[in-house]
Parts: sequence; C-alpha cells; structure tokens
Amino acid sequence: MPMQMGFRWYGEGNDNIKLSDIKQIPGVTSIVWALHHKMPGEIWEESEIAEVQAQCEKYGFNIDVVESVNVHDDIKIGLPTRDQYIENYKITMRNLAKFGVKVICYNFMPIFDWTRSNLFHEVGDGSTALFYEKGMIQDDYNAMAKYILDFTEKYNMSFPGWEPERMAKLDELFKAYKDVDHEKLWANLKYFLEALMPTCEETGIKMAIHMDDPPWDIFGLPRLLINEENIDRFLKMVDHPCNCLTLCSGSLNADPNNNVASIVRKHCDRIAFAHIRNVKHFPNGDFSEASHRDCDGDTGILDILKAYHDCGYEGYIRPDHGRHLWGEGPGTVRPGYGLYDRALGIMYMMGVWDMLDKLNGK
Ligand code: DNO
Repeated sequence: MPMQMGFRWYGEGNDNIKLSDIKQIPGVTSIVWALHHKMPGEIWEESEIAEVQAQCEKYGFNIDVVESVNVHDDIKIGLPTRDQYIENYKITMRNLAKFGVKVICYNFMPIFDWTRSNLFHEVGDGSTALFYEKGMIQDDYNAMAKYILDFTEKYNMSFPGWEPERMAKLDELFKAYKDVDHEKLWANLKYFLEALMPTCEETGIKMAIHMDDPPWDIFGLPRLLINEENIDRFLKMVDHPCNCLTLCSGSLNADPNNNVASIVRKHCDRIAFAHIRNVKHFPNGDFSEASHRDCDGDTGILDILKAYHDCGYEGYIRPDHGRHLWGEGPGTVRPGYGLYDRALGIMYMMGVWDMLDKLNGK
C-alpha cells in the first residue's frame, strides 16, 4: 500500500472549499476532518459523525483521519476531573471507530494551539502566508490572543484550539497552569495515554500527537514535542504501537536545529500521520511559511519525502499550511488553509513520490 494523501477540510458551512473542489486534486483519498463545533471534553455523537461520513463518501473519500479531538485542559493540568474527560474521550473513540476512523491527531499544548503574529504576511510575490515574529510572542499573551480573536470575530470563523469560550478566560487558565512545569506535563500526558491504550487496542485507533508549534515554550508555558530527544522520550514513555506521532515538518523545523528527515528514518513505524509544511527562517528567529517546493524554504522537503519513501511509509500524509494565492485573503480563506497552494503542494509531493517509485522500479 502506498502512502495515503489527505486534505484538511473544516466541514460543510465552515469551509469555503467544497468537497467537489478537493475531488479535482489528483491523488487525494482521505478527508482530514473534525467536528469543529465541539468543545474539548464533549462526546462526539454517532449521528454527527455519520453526517460527515455521508458527505465525504458521496465523493469517494474516506474519513480515516480526525484532526483533532481536542484534549480538555483539566487533563493537561492533571485535575481530579480529568478522569471523566478521559472517559468521554474513550466514548468518542469508540463512536469514531464505528465509522472506520483509524487515526486521531491531537495535541498536548497548554492553552494555545499554533501561534503566529501575522496571518497574512506578504511573501513578496503577491501571495501571503502565516508569519511568526519572535519579538511579538514574548510576554503579552493577551495581545497575541486579541490579534487572533479580533480576526476570527471580524470574519465570523473560529480556529480549532482558539475557542472564544476558552480564550475569554485566559487569565484564569494561566493561573490553573501555574504549577504545571515540563515534568508535570509529561506525567499528565503519560496518564492520559496509558488510560487510552486499551481503547486503542479495542478500536484499532492510533493516537497521533501533533508536534508543538512553535517548538519552544511560549509565555512561560511548557512545551514537550519540540525536538528529537523529546520525541524519543515520548515514544519510550508509552511504548505501544498505538502511541504514535503526527510528525509535522513545519512545526519542528521552525527550530533549524531539528532534522526532520532523520526523525522520519528513526521512527517511521510510529508515524501515523505526516504533515508536510515548508518554513523559511530569518536570522533573528522569525520565520515565514513557504510553498512546498524544497528551495522555497529551509525545511528539507525533498530529504523528508525521500526518507518516508525509503522507509516504505504507508501512513497518511497531507500538505499542511499553504500560502494564500490568486485572490485568496482574509474573509475568503482560513489562514493557512486555502485551496490553491495546498493543491500545488500535493502535486509537488506526488511528483516527487511518483518519481521515487519509478526510480525504484515500482
Ligand atoms: C495547524 C495544525 C494544528 C493541529 C493541532 C492538532 O494548522 O496543524 O492546529 O491541527 O495542533 O491538534
């Protein structure tokens, strides 16, 4: 079986991109989806899952990969209430398995999911991309959150991991995380995964943790999935074939010391889901997202694809963020999730993959 190409879609009424558009991109077999109206900790009902499956099935897509079933803060903080949220998570897993879901992508970042200082930064060729200005993401978490939330409010959308209900209580949340240092967070992650592994065995679902984005602590909050050493620790900590990675090349490579291709070669059998994103570094620590073409960024896209190919990777893969092109901009597109650049990214990846197949006599 070759690797399986996916495309992230935010759902009917929540994404301007239509399944019929995605159908025209060569090679896509999986829709990477989620129930975006669900708060972390809520159970995903069978009827809601069935609805998405029916929509995708109509176009011949499977719904094998969910991104994300978000983890409740109480689990990350390690509060006594976590057990109830873990039980809910298990019910969601069982419900998802009934519809063939095989991989759950999730993250274990305290409070914030990905963070950027500019969602539509001029790349220089007329397109825009997500941008991280290091100096802007230092101590004022309220200012950063305000920038993102003003955007989502203005354009009437919400970003996964940036639920306005949670963001409204930012100061409270920071207080709740006050004693959660790196070791505590590791212990809470272990507790969560050990509780879920039997449900993984029962359902066949793999839990695939997303890398932290950016891969360093922000606003004094600890982050774990940031480099090879910590990935090694994570996989050993719960050494189970269902404890897997969503290896996000762009998240990791925001730190130029990370060599993603070498992590692929080392842990290929534990990578359930590959995110391919290209990042361009600036000497002061800022970075911009770039096209998937190898030479447009510093991530080493060709080396990474070659590593997956050499390992005989059969898991799921998707283009991650793309630039915004050809009229895509605020209001018409979800930042990082336009149609065109991700479609170009798929063609680039498929081109490389097909050529590697051919060179290997496949
Ligand atoms: C960024 C995404 C992440 C990812 C979550 C997984 O665009 O890759 O937001 O979906 O971290 O939980």
